[in-house]
Amino acid sequence: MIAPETIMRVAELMAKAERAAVLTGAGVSAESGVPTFRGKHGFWKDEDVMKLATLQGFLADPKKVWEWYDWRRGQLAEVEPNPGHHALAQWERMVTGRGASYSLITQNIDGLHELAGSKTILELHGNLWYARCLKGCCAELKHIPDTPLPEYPPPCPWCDSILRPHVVWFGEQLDPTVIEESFNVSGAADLMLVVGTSAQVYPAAGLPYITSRAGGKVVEINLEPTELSYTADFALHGKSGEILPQLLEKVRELVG
Ligand code: BV8
Ligand code: ZN
Repeated sequence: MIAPETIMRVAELMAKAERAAVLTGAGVSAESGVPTFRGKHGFWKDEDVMKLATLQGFLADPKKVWEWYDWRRGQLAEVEPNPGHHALAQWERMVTGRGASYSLITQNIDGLHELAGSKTILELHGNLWYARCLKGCCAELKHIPDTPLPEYPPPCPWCDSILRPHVVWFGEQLDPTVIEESFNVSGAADLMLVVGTSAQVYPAAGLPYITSRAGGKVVEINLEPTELSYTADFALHGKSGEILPQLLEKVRELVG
């Protein structure tokens, strides 16, 4: 249970933020039934799964990696955004409605923020519902809404190579435009909510520190303490699907 005065103080910051930023991780989708990667319920327990999320792992066995991503797409096919996703989309409408700026930066590849109505989304690690040519024959993204796929690995429709998931694997560079914009947003933010991330994967995990160093406030909303908990201005520990709607209710009271 978060102390009412903490909810009030964070809601006051949200009500007056001029340059609002949000950074989310797998925890924000947990209450939709999407397993997180780390922590007690994390599904990346065994080492070799980490090997799957690398280009080397993919090249070694494209079929196995596609089966693993298709298993995850299958899991996502039935899930819905939860109250936490919706609260973030509502806050975005309130902030932009009063002419202030808002950006949501997500490490998630599940597409649930978009489904919940979030508009300004920076997807740091790509999106599970898209694939691209392994050889890079063109810049096209192929939308792959269906699961399971008819064949593994799916052929590239534009050349004789194969498709790879449009996600960022360990050791791979993030999209330069996306990470540049994320650095700029973080450096300009007067308030950043950091929701549902173990804050272990870089460069994403470095973004809240950019906000703090530039004088912005950082509020962590996470089930468990993380390294960020010690430097955040506020660390609210609990379920984001419960805390975010509580905060939004208080913001609505404040702005009338
Ligand atoms: C890069 C793939 C430049 C898609 C992911 C050595 C060699 C190479 C690189 C490195 C190296 N050492 C370090 C690095 C950098 C590396 C890195 O940071 N490694 C970490 C592990 C140390 N980063 C990279 O490689 C990045 N690229 O740096 O390029 C470069 C290039 C070459 C060499 C050096 C540098 C690429 C990072 C992207 C990796 N791809 N996924 C996929 O299959 O998903 S990362 C993976 O972890 C996920 O994508 C996820 O987005 C990300 C972060 O996880 P979280 O979202 O935080 O989720 P997690 O489960 O960890 O935590 C959930 C939290 O929620 C928990 O705290 C839990 O308590 C909480 N929670 C649970 N339920 C709730 C809740 N909170 C609230 N409410 C709830 N209900
Ligand atoms: Zn191709």
